[in-house]
Amino acid sequence: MNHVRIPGVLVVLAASVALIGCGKKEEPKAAAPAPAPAAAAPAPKPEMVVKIGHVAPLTGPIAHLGKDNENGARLAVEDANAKKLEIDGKVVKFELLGEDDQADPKTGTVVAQKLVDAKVAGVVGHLNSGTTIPASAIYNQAGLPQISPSATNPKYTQQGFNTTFRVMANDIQQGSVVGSYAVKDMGAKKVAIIDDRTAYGQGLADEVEKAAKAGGATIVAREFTNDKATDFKAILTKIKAKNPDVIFLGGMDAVGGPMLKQIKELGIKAKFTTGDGGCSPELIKLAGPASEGVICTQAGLPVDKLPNGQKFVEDFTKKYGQIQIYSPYSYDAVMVLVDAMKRANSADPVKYLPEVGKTSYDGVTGKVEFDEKGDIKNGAITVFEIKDGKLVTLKSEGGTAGAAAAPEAKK
Ligand code: ABU
Repeated sequence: MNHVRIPGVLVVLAASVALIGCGKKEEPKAAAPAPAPAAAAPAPKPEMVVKIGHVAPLTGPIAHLGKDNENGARLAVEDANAKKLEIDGKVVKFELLGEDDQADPKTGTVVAQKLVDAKVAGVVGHLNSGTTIPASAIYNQAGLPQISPSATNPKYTQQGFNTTFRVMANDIQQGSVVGSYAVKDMGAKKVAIIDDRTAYGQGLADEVEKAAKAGGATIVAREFTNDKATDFKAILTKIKAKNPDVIFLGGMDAVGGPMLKQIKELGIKAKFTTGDGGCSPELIKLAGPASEGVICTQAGLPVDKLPNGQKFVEDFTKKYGQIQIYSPYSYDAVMVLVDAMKRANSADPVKYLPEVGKTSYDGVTGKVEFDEKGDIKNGAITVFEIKDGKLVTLKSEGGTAGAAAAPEAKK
């Protein structure tokens, strides 16, 4: 058998080629790029907590109104925080410190001092004129801006304090509208007046008396009760004997509700009218069918006509339920403080207080601007009638639309 011989040199050469073909040629590894030095993360902006005090009765017969006020302020704080506002280079976190004054003047001064000691930057409150007025001296002493969303007694802003503001009309305006409405529109010749002996109830009753007399009516009875009372039969029996055309109550809904029921039980035919403190959904709930035909006023525009209020109404009702009376005003009161801090670029009351007086703010309740005393300019008064268990607007006087409601005003 013939064998092809392969020269040994060729064998060696082939083996070498084979070895070279099988071996993986290791490419020299490129040196891994050094990780880029991490871009220095921007230093987080420093934060600053700004405390805003809020005071209203959160217990007692008008706790529903106090909670309404506090919830309005709380919603404003949440909305302001969502904007991540910067003041003096710091991101501000607003905190609401809520206090309960029980609608009691003495408790009002105690909680006012508590807020001053807690170093709040400003206060929204109180709800009642009877607590707002004595507390205002404490805030004034501390140099703290105070904005009441609901106290309507004119004395609050007549004390010469540069720290007192209110975002709704006062009772000089309200009393004049109620008194003249009773005479001209309700045709009252004989008017009976009841008040609850609070700064609000008595003060408004005095203004209504003046206006009704000026319109030509006779005041046939002037009676009083108190803001915790629930039995009014004695004074209503006296009033019934005077046969008035109209009864006016200077008092809150917690008094008006049971009073209306007792008026019906006693067979009194007079029409019933009351001011803002009684002009609430709660009055209708308390009095039931006895509230039909009641005429009442609020010291502002109706909720469904608030110039920039639609979003507020939606957000508030989703979170807290039905608006009572003043929550849109406490919302605006917080926003007015925040707006003044922004303009002053400071949350120090010494620095931003002067800006509160210069406010020109398009709030949910309309344009907020203050006169030299701290009263709102062009405050509105609205007259309502309770029909089919609802507050139905009859007419509004005054009020300044905000920018969203009147875009032409910006041109
Ligand atoms: N404005 C009526 C209720 C609050 C107050 O003035 O006492």
